[in-house]
Amino acid sequence: MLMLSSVLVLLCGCSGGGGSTPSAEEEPNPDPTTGFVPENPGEDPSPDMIPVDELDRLFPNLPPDPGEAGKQTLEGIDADGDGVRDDVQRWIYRRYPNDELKRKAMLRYAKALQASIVNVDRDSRDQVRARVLDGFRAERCARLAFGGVDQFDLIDEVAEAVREVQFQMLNTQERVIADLTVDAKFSGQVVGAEESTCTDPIR
Ligand SMILES: [Ca+2]
Repeated sequence: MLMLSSVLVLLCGCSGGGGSTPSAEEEPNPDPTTGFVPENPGEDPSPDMIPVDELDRLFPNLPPDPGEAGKQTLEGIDADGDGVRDDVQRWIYRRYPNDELKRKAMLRYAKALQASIVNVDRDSRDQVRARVLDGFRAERCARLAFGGVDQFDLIDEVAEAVREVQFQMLNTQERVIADLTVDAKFSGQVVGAEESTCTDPIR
């Protein structure tokens, strides 16, 4: 399941930047109750990301990095109101500075995941389902944006991109728990292929 994979990413401590994958023994004291690894992947540099000063030069209208203030609530800070937490938004721009399609695809995915986790406590099971399906659709649209033959093309780059964004999104214990709650409310449900079809490809 898509959301479950995000938890597995945290459990294994895989680098959000696509770098080395340390073994579980090397993890810095993960919380045994949730598996949450106390580190800040948002500040973990990746060789595939542009420096912050370059980001600000190329995209001067991006909202500022919220820093620690952005971690104080489940919702975080979304100063420009695009539905994507500003720290994640900036990370996606740093990761895909030269590819607007990939950038849009991952922003869309992040927006879907954000809506799932911030609303999960008040959402009904049907509402949770609708939001999870929106995440599935975003991932399928991403396959097209990343050059897939069609939306069922399981290209590794999209799977990795989704894992990276999940890692950025679920960077506090509160956010990990919210994602686990989404999984719990969605568990046991069957999704038809047509329900998660990308109907509005990013172009
Ligand atoms: Ca934003």
